[in-house]
Amino acid sequence: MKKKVLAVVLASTMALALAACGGQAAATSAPAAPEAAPAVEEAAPAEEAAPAEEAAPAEEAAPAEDAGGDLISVGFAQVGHESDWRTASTKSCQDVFSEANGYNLSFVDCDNDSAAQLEAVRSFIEQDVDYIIIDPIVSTGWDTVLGECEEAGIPVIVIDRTIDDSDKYVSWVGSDFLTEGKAAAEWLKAYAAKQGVSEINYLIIQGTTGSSAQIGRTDGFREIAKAEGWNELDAQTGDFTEAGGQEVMESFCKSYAGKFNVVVCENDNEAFGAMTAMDNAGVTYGPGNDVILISYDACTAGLKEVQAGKITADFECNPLAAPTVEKVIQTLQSGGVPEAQILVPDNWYALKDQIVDFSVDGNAQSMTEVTDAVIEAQY
Ligand code: GZL
Repeated sequence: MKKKVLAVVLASTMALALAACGGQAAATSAPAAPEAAPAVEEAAPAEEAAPAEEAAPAEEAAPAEDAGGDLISVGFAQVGHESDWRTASTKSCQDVFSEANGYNLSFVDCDNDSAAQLEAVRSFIEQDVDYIIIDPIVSTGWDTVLGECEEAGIPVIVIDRTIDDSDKYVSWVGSDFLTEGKAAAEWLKAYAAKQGVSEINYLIIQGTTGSSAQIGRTDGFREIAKAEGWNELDAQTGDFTEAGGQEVMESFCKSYAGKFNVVVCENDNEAFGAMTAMDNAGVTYGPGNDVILISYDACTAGLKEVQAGKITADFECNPLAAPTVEKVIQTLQSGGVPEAQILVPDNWYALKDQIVDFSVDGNAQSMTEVTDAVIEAQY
């Protein structure tokens, strides 16, 4: 237990040092660095957080285990199993936190149920695990249970989605959802200009309401859309599922027949459902057709639909946070202080003819052409 308390205090001290030097460890839309508990020990000076891809390549690490040679116990409260993205995220964690690597992983699939997720975290406290990983279904309602983790001296690492009503965790590892939304809209602006499309009438099939992924993508896209004077016909949640995407798109096809030329799906599985609904309604989509179809995640199945000329552009959200999370745990194990926020890299995908130059917040963006090799290498 003492080891855990020291880890939490050290991590908080780093957060204090980071906050004190005004260090914004990551992209502007990443969550604020966790507030520090009163520091009791001088931490090593906080490094400016760098995106995960700049981290030194991990040498072939010996199995983690703790000083006593025991497995390091990790509790992981996962959102659910709603999408291809989620499957890739879960597999990444189970591959990294394996017994062969020196870990004992307690995994709970919370089935998109916030109450079940809080219950899972409390069960990890009862088990007195060494570390808790949370991918929060929604961004609020967390401060009480995170306080219980702190009381128990168990460091918490948040991955993927963010927690916005508490800072009682050591690190957050994930993507910049606001930038993903802005990138999709800035790409659309440049692509529409190239295609001579002068009027944009768009629909959004949103992700799980209140999740930071939904909030960031919607807000980012709308910021550009408003500035460009585009017309938002409607936005409804498809809950990041294929069935949800199809149901919402069926309703949109009835309510807005012939009025829309852009559909934005906040993940690939919603896009698959929307494609079925548009097929059934006789709406054509993809390059050279009636509707520009934009998606997020860019998992293997999504990139295959880009290659098939169905999804016009796909904006990635990298699900492979686990290797970076392990580095955070290894840092804590050795008494170090991990970065408060660590961004995992995202790429933007399209076929060659749909690749255009665009910038986000003044930063020029590069796009990846979807090929067999790119699809093969995806997750
Ligand atoms: C985003 C992640 C989202 C994915 C969906 O980081 O939380 O949840 O975009 C998944 O596919 O359901």
